[in-house]
Amino acid sequence: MDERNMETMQGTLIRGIGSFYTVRDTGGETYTLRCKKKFRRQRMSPMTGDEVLFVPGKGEEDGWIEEILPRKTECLRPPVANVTRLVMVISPVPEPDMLLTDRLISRAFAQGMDVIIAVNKTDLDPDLGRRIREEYAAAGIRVFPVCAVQGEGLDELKEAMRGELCCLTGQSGAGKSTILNALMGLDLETGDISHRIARGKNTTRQAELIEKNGLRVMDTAGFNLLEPEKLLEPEKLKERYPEFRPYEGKCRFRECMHDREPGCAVTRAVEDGFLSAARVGRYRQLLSETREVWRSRYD
Ligand SMILES: Nc1nc2c(ncn2[C@@H]2O[C@H](COP(=O)(O)OP(=O)(O)O)[C@@H](O)[C@H]2O)c(=O)[nH]1
Ligand SMILES: [Mg+2]
Ligand SMILES: [Zn+2]
Repeated sequence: MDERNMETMQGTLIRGIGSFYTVRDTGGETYTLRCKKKFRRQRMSPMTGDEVLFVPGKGEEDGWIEEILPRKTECLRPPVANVTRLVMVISPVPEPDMLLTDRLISRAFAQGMDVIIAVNKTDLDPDLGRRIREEYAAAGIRVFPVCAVQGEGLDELKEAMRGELCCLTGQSGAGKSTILNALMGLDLETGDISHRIARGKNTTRQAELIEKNGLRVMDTAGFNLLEPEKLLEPEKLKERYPEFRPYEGKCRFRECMHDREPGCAVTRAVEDGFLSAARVGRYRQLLSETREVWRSRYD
């Protein structure tokens, strides 16, 4: 027992296939490990991205994961841990679904991640980046216009991703794989959507943590990473909008939801040009959805 503890090492789980896990230590060495059953009894199974304590195997023997260290963040579909920065990728083609974007941003905040936005394909629309930046400036969400195929803006995006475990998300075809290939020198599959749908489900892969070129990125192979929203109290939605914070407590009604109540400080801030009308409009749409789900919660 004592001898074992002395051999205990720490590493990051970069991939898990079946009951075998690949863990990389701080020196970059990788180990194939198995996991003790006791974690399963605690309903805690190792996820890609986990920091773990482990004892490496000797000779033909497998090594073992001994402990999963506390997670900073956690997603279940796909199971990944410790993603701290979400990179929302938007592009002019396919046409951006900004309601979906705000839904994902709201969930990322709820899961304890921070968010930056990459506006790709500046070659197709040089102005989209500026418009998106205007909508998100008050929320403190930084926006990076990039052109993944020509390399424009990629240095700034890379700088913003450094030091965090990042995950790219966004609509299919926005350019997530192209961006990762350009930033990290990878060879992920890119291409038009019809081609990939035609290939069917064979391309489904496990999430994998990639460390390269000074970046750490979770490649979730097309998954969204964010939990489907279960049940959210409508009052809680506004807490996921950092730009509302300066106005909290300044509305006529203490319980103001910043919907269309008279004397709402958020409405005034939109009228005065301090908050984006488009983004606040989408907040109100998400609020009405959230209320709908909340009303029918016992159905
Ligand atoms: N014009 C243009 N096309 C791009 C750019 N970045 C990616 N694409 C193309 O957009 C398509 C989808 O890219 P992909 O990386 O597969 O998107 P993903 O589904 O988000 O991973 C591919 O055909 C890419 O070549 C860009 O900066 N400009
Ligand atoms: Mg892709
Ligand atoms: Zn209000």
